[in-house]
Amino acid sequence: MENFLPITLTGPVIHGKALARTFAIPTANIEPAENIDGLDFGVYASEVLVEGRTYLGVSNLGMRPTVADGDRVNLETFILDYHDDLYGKQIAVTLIQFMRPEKKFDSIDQLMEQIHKDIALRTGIS
Ligand code: RBF
Ligand code: MG
Repeated sequence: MENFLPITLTGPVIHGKALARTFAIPTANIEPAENIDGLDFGVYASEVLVEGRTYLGVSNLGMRPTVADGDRVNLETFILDYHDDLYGKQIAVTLIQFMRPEKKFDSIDQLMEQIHKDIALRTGIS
């Protein structure tokens, strides 16, 4: 629910499916320590705190139905202007604005096209 925003979710960066990386969209995955009950699954404009610095992010909260592994809720974030390896580092992701619901796409290509649009849109949100 949007009126819960902003909400900060934290955790160590874990290994995701690394599929986004093969499409040149490296992402940081966490399983949030916080209670996420009531938050809608979908894409959020976010701000990401990494080692004392804040970056713009675009985050997907949900189950990733297009590639369904059907396990736990995941928060997966593309961090703008960040290029180092994050695995194992503690990050804090603050969801600031809901952008769209999570969706099951017919193909990985369509999903990746949408993610590129999400990233482009994010740069226009303060
Ligand atoms: N997965 C989906 O199944 N549906 C989505 O709508 C979706 N949107 C995403 C948006 C962003 C900005 C990011 C970073 C990821 C999104 N994902 C989505 C997760 C995507 O499936 C994931 O990056 C790959 O499966 C690799 O882990
Ligand atoms: Mg990843």
